[in-house]
Amino acid sequence: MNDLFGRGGARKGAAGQGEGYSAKDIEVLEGLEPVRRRPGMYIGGTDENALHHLAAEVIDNAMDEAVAGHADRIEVTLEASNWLTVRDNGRGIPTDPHPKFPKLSALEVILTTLHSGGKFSGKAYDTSGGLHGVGSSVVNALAERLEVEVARDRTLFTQSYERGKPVTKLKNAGSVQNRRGTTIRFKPDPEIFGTLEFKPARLFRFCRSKAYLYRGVEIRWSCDPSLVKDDTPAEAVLHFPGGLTDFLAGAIEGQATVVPAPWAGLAEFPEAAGRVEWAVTWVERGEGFLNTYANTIPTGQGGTHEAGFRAALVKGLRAYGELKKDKRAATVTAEDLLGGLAGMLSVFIRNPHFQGQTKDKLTNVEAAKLVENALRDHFDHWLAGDPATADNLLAFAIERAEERLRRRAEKDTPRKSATRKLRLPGKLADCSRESAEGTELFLVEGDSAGGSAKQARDRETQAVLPLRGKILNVASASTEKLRQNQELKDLIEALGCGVGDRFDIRRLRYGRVVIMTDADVDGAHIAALLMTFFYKELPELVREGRVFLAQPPLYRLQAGGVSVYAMDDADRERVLKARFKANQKVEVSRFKGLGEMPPASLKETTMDRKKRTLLRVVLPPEDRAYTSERIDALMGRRPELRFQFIQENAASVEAEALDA
Ligand code: 0RA
Repeated sequence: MNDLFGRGGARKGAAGQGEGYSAKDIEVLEGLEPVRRRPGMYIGGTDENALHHLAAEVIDNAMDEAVAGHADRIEVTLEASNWLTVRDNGRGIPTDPHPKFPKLSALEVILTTLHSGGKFSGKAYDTSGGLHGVGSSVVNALAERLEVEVARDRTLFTQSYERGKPVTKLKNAGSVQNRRGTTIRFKPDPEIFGTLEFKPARLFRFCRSKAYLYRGVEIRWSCDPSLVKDDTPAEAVLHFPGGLTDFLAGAIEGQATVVPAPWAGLAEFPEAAGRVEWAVTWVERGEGFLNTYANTIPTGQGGTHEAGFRAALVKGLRAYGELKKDKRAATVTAEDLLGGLAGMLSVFIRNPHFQGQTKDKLTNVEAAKLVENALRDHFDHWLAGDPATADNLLAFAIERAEERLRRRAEKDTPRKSATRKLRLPGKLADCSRESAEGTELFLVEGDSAGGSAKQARDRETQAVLPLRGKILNVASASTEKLRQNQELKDLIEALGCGVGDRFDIRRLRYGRVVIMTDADVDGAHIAALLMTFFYKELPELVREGRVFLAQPPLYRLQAGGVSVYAMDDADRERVLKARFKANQKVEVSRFKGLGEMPPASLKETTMDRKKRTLLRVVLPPEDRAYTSERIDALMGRRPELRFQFIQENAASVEAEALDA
């Protein structure tokens, strides 16, 4: 077989190692064991999200091939038995001997070694790190069985794997005409994912968003009709020549906009072999959104492309204002202009790099200027081409700027003086620090837990607000009821940043909010109600990563002067085995609630910055519509949606998680 990868490379790889494998090679090739041992490190867990990462990975690889211009059709097929097939009509994964491991095909190296993809083309395959772009090998490792078919050079090649290991040789399965591309068919391993299965609705939405993001691809979706329990189609051809504009039209349906038609366009950056696409409008009322993507991967935390986008818009609008000799335009900031903006921004660049806790922030420096320059030009033209619309937009932004300045006059005061003016809830035990920076508001369940927390806290930086039992469920209550609810009023007053139209994050009186409820089912329910409140009423705080869950223990284990805490029943058993001798008499106490915990224990386990663990509440980056649907289903007014969720998920609940 011909070596496609450069003959010199093949020899260099083998030089000094003799023929065959060296011990070092084998070490590299045995790379998939860690994936099966600790799947969480590679796909963020073993839950439904993690399972769907496998599908996303395989579809993203096919998308990369399409975005690189080598494929224009992708077929995604879900079978009743949870087998997923992704077929593209691209170049086909190379099947020649791998330059570094000449006894293996490139295909096998890609499927059996971690992070091997990028070593090939140096183009599309090192798209990212962390949760996406983990590589086909991770999918292979976590699949009970995976079958690959490559049609390349008029030949069909096939090979099968089980749990990451090849179970057949790479077979030449005959010649094919008029066919090219890669087909990956796999079934996630129940040893890893239990009885969890792919959700058609989720896969379908994922495919649909990819088709919106890249109009050069047609995605053929099909799934076994027996799997469909909602309005997900069993078959669909997804192709959107209108791209992002089509998506935006659906997303803002029925809302009044400041401009008559979206500002949308596409610009190439030949110097970076990339391009940018956008579709943007402004909504009269309510909150807008800006969904950003790099190479079709969602960038929930924005990044350099978003920075370039903001700069282009603000500078463009200010310049237009200057042209109109409107001095007020100079006061317009990105926040003013982006506040009511609803839009999509999608870039395609070489070697995108992602960073951040959820790997959803683009960090390529060059993207900022590329996007800014490309968009600035278009935006200037768009404004100049329709002065009536441009004037409306300018007036809209100026109004927001003035509103902001008015508020700043009231609020730019340090915390303490703001406190004097503000009415603070009587139950709040505030902290003493003047500024919000580095401070935390603990929301606790009931007065008795509140009392312990007050004693356990650091007075300078930690404030405590006790809430009475179950707060109002904001997902099912009317706005009127919400406004009248005392607990929520107290909470909003303590936070200081207002809600709805009056929301201003700069008035937030604390750096973080920590939900600290008991380690039992009621505590979990209250935490869910509070998270729903923040998601619905103060989404900015969630988006900025300012909302946290405390992790109080449920048990204390003591023997022979040793005192250890355990989070739940399983943890208690682990701790018993790990920290005490088999015959030791261990005194186990179960805290009925935080109020029963001695303040010193509460401090040590849950509140002390040096020792505690906090969980940050984040939105899944890949799919905002999914979050909102899920919250509506679980917390909203329609019990039948909850019932459906319980029916679909009951099988994966472990008995020990139930806590009477
Ligand atoms: C490595 C190198 C080349 C293509 C691919 C991988 C490839 C991977 C996937 C995964 C799904 N579909 C795919 N299609 C292609 C480049 C091969 C060449 O230069 O011909």
